[in-house]
Amino acid sequence: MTADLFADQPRAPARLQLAEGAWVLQAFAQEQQQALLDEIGRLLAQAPLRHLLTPSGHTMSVAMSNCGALGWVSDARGYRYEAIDPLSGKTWPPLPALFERLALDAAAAVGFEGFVPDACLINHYVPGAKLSLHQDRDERDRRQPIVSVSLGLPAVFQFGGLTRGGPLQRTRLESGDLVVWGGPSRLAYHGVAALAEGEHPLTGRCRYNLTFRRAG
Ligand code: MD3
Ligand code: FE
Repeated sequence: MTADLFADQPRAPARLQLAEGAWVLQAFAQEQQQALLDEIGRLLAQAPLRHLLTPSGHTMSVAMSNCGALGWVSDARGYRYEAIDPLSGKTWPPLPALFERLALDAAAAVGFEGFVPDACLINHYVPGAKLSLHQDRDERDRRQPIVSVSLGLPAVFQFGGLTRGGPLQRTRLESGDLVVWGGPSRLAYHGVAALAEGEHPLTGRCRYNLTFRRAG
């Protein structure tokens, strides 16, 4: 028997706490994976994935796009949120109702009531793509949590403390898993290890991650 025989088996929902305010909700979006991917397809037709330039002039290995009132962008001028997609000159596509509902429900499930995101960053990883250790500090109201949704190939998520260079906790995030970060974990250092080679029944050779934020 190979693991592939179980690729479509349902996973048991479970809740893991990584730190104060940081929760992994395993299989929380299990039933919505295909609907979420369908929405992503529609969104990316309007605002295509692109490899952003870091302020130091490096091209990011993760390709990105956004939906919602505000989108996260990076270029030679720095990191920031913008209401206009610099590629199209138009506003980002609106947040699908399904996205808004999922983010609200996941945040409420771990005690962050009334989370209404105004920004959703869509990250696309192919094997080898990674996100170096960083903090998310471009959002105005840091009392609001961040909700992330993993779809497709699994990734190893690295979770550090509030200072760079501390010990890292490694967690495998699979398709349909959500993570909620708030409270004391909101400014924790985190990253994603280089995506391993693989093939996922729903996405093929890639991983998507949605991060929902209250940016403005
Ligand atoms: C921990 N994305 O887009 S989501 C990012 O899988 C980002 O694409 C990763 O980090 C990804 O900024 C990880 C999980 C995440 C998001 C925000 C956090 C973890 C966080 C904020 C504070 C602590
Ligand atoms: Fe981040």
